[in-house]
Amino acid sequence: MSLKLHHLNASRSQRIVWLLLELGVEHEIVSYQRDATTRLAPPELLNIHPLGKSPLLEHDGRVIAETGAIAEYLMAKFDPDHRLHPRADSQDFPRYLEWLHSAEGAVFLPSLLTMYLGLAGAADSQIGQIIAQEREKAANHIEAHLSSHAYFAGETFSAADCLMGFQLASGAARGGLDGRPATAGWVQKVSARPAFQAMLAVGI
Ligand SMILES: N[C@@H](CCC(=O)N[C@@H](CS)C(=O)NCC(=O)O)C(=O)O
Repeated sequence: MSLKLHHLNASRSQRIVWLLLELGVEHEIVSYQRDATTRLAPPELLNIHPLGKSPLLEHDGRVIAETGAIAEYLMAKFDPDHRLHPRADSQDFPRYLEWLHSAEGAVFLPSLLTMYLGLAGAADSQIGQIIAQEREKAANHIEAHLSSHAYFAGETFSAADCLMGFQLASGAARGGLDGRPATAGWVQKVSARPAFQAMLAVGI
């Protein structure tokens, strides 16, 4: 099979599993497990890409890293009818791109830094407080957007929802969406999608 996802358990790679299932394209999943103590990826992933991180997509013998790049690649190659991404001349296109990349950029970064600060026992430090404010700002931005749009790209489900979903669904599971009804409603809506449910069976 020419399309292969190198997938690490409990990772951002879930976004790409979900996207592949939404696309309905034939693919193979090669599973890797995090080290039980360090939570790092196993060294075998370094044989696929120099950074040894997941997700990694392999297509026709070429490897592509970075969630946003993988999503754009899948859309360009396997979504000719634009079922999961707006056309470049659509009003939704700029917003779609922004959210697609926010999932790994400005919206996700404060959560990642919070996790690292927590591991370092510095969650309550001055920098911890600044990052908490950034996290709050990002969560407010998402809530405001979803209060007036059904999905991240606008009124239609898209790849941007799959990419944003990883962080928001895990936030919801931890009770982190209390007081954010639009975001919680979006999580409930997208979690009911058959591809999301199928992703849970594969991707955790
Ligand atoms: N910016 C990359 C981040 C990839 C990344 O850091 N993946 C994590 C999983 S959530 C990973 O492989 N961590 C294991 C490790 O670093 O050893 C992307 O969007 O794909």
